[in-house]
Amino acid sequence: MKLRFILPALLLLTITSCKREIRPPEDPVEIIPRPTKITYYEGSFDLSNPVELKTDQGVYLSEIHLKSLKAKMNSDNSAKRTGTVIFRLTEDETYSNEGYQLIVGKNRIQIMAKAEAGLFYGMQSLLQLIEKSENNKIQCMEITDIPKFEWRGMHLDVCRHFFPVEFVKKYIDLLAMHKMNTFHWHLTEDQGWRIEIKQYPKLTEIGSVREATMVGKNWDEFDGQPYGGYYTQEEIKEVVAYAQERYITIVPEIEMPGHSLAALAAYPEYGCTGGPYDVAKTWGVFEDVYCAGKDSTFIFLQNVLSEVMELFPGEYIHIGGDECPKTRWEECEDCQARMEAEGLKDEAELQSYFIRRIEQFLLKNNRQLIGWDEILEGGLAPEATVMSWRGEAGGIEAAHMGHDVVMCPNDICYFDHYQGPPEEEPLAIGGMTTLEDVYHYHPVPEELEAEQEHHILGAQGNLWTEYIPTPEKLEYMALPRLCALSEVVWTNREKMNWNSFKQRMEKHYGYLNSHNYNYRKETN
Ligand code: TNX
Repeated sequence: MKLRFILPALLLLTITSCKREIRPPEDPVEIIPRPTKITYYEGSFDLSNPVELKTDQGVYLSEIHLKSLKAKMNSDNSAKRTGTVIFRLTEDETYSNEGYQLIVGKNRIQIMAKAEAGLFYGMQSLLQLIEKSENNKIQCMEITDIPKFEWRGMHLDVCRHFFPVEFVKKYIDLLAMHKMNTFHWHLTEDQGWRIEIKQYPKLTEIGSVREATMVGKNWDEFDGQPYGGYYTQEEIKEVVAYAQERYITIVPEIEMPGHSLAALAAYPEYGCTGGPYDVAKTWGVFEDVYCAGKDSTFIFLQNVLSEVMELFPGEYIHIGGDECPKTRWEECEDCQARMEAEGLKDEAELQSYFIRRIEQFLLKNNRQLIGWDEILEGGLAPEATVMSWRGEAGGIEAAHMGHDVVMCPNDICYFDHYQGPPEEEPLAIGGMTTLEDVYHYHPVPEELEAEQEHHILGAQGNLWTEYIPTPEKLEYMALPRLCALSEVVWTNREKMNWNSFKQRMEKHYGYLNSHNYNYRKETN
């Protein structure tokens, strides 16, 4: 046995062996998402003790992490230290890349993981324990925690309404606090193009501003206020780095072939009719979409995607693919000629051609295409991952075909829906998805055979912002449903329990409060 294995083993013994296991009357640990396994021991760690923060050789912890921990603990260097918090790495495969072990002894807290992400999640748990502690003490315990799904996502539409960089970072913090690892950033839409593309400056000069916005749900009443906003590439880089430090991958979404009016307003030559087009002032689905007949459309999109890939290092690029009416293509000479030349029998197959062609480009650049479940229509691109939003049917079909799937069925995962009776709630798009509905969701449908289950990468919550104009309202719609979703994607099914969750939420509301998040307080 090598020394580096013996030492941690010995340490573990000294931390836990002298303690007697106890079974507290009720689960005192309020961590959300709930950890896989917790064993409690007699005694507690006193948070008023001055502590030393230590890292084993080879452990990297960025300043931001240490800072947040130091701020919550008594880490005054001049004081005589009686406690230690130590971070260490193990080669134990059971922790995979995101799992961790957290041991709280009377004088020593140890976080151990196989990879940095695991250490980060261990620290998130510790921070929750500290912030939710009573009498400045944490019960001695041992937590072993490994996530259930690899895709634990939240989406944000910054097009219908724009959210500044500072808020996007606060949103990323919220994800990190709940051990979510994927941020799906919806950057282009009919109502606004929000990412600077150097080769096509008009995308933001023209495409990021709409003349006015419809008022409430009245399609013929407008506020008369120009509305705009976009992120410069420098800002995007800053957000990507911010997310990386929190072990969050950003999946950028560039919509095509539909939901593309803002781009067409800037570059009408890539539409079937040539325009002119206006950035949309109302919500909904529009008939003007990218022309699938002209090669120049693909060159444009590939140039855009090249800049996007430079900015976002993650594996996945989301290309939308949803809600693309075929009316323009039916009447477009170029589109019809393309169908003829490629032997495509209808416009659904033309959409499939569109997506496949983009997929080839992404694959050449070592990226993976992901799109909404409409990309199944007319035939799925060979290596595409499907995001199932119109219920689970698209996801099931894709998994049967051997494709990977992210679940976000709109009746569960659309956090733009009401979370209580509409007459008691602020204006929302429709539907009603309660906290409990979200909590009871299981992303792996029963229709799948055991050997297909691994195709379900996980699930995500979507925040479309037609009726969400401000950060405060966005937080209100996200919370507490995001907390429930975090258990759906992280916590072992056997450990999931609605009553325990509700009880744990009581303290968690205070935690959200102290981090200045707005939320809907569940009252029943
Ligand atoms: C459908 S989900 C859309 C969005 C809307 C959303 C509103 C999807 C792929 N398309 O464009 O914002 O419904 O809930």
